[in-house]
Amino acid sequence: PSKINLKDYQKPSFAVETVDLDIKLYEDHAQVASTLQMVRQSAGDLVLFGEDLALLAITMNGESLSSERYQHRAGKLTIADAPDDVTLEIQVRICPQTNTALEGLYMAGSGDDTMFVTQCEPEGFRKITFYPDRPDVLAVFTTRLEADKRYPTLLANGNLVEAGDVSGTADRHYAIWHDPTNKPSYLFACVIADLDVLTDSYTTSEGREVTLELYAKSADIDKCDVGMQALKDAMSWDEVNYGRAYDLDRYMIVAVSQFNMGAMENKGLNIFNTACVLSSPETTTDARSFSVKSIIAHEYFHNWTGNRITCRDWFQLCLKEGLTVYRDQSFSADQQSSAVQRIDDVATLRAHQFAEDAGPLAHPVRPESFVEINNFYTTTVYEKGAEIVRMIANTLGPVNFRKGTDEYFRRYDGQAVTVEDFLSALSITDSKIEDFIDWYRQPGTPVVTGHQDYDSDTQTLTITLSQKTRHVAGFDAPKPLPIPVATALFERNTGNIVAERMLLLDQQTQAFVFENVTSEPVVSLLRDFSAPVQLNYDYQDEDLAFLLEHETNGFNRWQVTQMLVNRILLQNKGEKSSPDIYLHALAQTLPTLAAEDAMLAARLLDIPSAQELASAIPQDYDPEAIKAQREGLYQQLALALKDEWAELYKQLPIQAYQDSADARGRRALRNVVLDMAVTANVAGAAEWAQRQYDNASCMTERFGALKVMVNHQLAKADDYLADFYERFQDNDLVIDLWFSVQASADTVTPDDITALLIHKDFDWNTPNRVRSVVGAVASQPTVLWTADGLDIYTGVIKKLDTANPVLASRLLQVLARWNTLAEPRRQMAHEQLLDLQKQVSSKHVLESLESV
Ligand code: DPP
Ligand code: ZN
Repeated sequence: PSKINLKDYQKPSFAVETVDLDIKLYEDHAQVASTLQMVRQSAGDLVLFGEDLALLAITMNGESLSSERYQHRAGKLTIADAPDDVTLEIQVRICPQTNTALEGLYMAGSGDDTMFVTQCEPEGFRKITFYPDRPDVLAVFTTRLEADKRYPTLLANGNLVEAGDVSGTADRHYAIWHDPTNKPSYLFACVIADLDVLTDSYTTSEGREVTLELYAKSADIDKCDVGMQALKDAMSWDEVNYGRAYDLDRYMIVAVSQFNMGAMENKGLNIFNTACVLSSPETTTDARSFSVKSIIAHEYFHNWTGNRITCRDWFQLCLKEGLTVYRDQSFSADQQSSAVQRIDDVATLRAHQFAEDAGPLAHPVRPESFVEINNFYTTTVYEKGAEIVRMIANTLGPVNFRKGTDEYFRRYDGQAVTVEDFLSALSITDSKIEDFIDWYRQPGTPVVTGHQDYDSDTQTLTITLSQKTRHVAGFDAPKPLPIPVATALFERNTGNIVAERMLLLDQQTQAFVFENVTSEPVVSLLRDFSAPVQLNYDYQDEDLAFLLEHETNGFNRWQVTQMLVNRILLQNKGEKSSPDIYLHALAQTLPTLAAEDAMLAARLLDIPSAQELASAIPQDYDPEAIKAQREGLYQQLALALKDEWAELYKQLPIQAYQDSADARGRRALRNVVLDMAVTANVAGAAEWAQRQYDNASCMTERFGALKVMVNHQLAKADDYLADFYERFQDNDLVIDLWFSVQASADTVTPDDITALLIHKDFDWNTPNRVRSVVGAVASQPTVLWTADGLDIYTGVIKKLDTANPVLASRLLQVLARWNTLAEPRRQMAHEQLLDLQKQVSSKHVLESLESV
């Protein structure tokens, strides 16, 4: 497979002004007719892309094109010496019914229960028809859909122009949609289905009346209220915070059960994975429901950051994703405690993005080459991309950041642009912002080390910081990056903050001097995780315990607990820390905090996942040892607070369901306390779990209890698993939970996984179901990194390689850590990967394998 390079970018030689699509769906295929009005922009061939299409006819300016007039090879149809004004009419035949890759137009469901939807980002439109399918070609689309009346719901982007029966037939109907906005083909969407709709409306700050519609299967329509409310909240939030209002008369969201991604921001017609839009207290955990809201907001925010201003080419993916993730994180921070939001975002970043950046799949936030762009929808592009925008926003401050984003929208609305364009708009008030470009170009997580010197004679404190980024093969030697380090000095005897400053570390080593410091303070660094770096500061454990007590920001308190845990479990230079200080500090903090901020209290008890701990181990990684150490510390923690759990649990009784930050916090802490109590063998705790399950007011409580029973193999666990299945067997998303709780159980074995994969409800065609088992295996390194575990895992990839290469390649990325394993696992994993390489054929999987 050939590599595409950023440096080879060329403007398209033809623009498309209008596209007329006519999609006729039949029993076993679809016929797509398109008319493209194109105008020459520069010299060169007229190039269309097309994959898995049967070309039936093509005419140019009314004349049929004979096959000598064009070249059709390797997914490209090239017409040399086309005139300057071209009308192309193309007819193709496609087969959505057998499209298991879930790109282009495909069928979801089976038997009598089917629907047809599209997924065109990044390069799915070329599976619908021949087209200059690249994000810098923007056009106005008119779409006619025709299908059997069994599918009453016919949707496409924009406004409904006309609908009716197809004359001469009894059972077919059509609808014509027109989208007045100029858009790239990756934002095209259509839906042919039988769905119910929840309708609402919103009046924008500009006075536009917008109809809001959320489409789902009739059985799910009662789970759409949370999503609808989130949409209205997001619309208003974007007006207040970015001055951006919605621009069409209609905003539609469609829920589909088979979807590779979480959701897709198609213009005016978002398509969502059911898991990311449906929510009800009885069937959806709080965590999931909260993420539904943030994903609804994310896709809505794309309307400005992605759709109206789009990417020049796919190397610029972070331009829309990094910025939009930053926006949805900020939105979510306004819906709950901002400290907890930051904790959750940073935990994700550290667990997944740091791991990616430390391994063979490391790539810059803006990659410079790819074989398959689908492989670059990564946490580096998304989450590290968002961190860069956050650093810029914090450096500028709210007023100048808003000036910068206003300028970005003013200058580039309606255009397809680059990261450089973004930085140039953001830097109108501060030219130093342009220096952040290196963050987009350089892979690897910077490590910041530092120490402090206090001089009591001059009353000065000097903080010396250095940065180092590993040199990733194939890239230039790393340069120092601009790293904002939010810093506060705490007076030791009062616990008060005596100075606060944002230090900008932009050289390899720098000294920062604080004057008039009357006694040696405790320094809190990287507050609110002001930069996506690893921090190694020469702290005493006591300093960290001090900060746990005195830090004013909840995020920083969590951060010090994580530092302490890392010192206890991982420190390899010198002695590991003893857990005493950590355990004592938590015991001091927890009882009061539980009453004040239950959600934060729950988070402070976090011990990083085995996966996250592994990402910090560069070699000789022994999954069993890490698991044992991690569990050992967890147990110590549970025992250290053994006398508290019963009282805490009592203070957190089941109450009538409420969706407030406070109620969610109490439910989260309740589940953590329950697990701790069972771990510590508190008398009666196993019965608490049963009672919590039986009397649950919502899924968070019921599933939390089930999880504890399964993980601790409590006597009744199997009965409760059976009950759970029974109760929810008609709800796919809950059955996903049923699969995942078993597949990710602390005691799971490879045989258990195999049994789940052949269960009658396991379904290879539904990515959510595949992930509910296979994704869970990845969270248990002691199972994954065994001969049997790897057999299962690589078997799954082989099976999905041609059926759904996007999913196969995504699952494969977990195996990138093989290189860090201790022998003999390392050798064993290597052999399995070499073997896999011989048996796969998709360019998606091959590109990933090549790197790992
Ligand atoms: N589903 C992806 C997202 O919204 C693709 N744009 O981030
Ligand atoms: Zn996105």
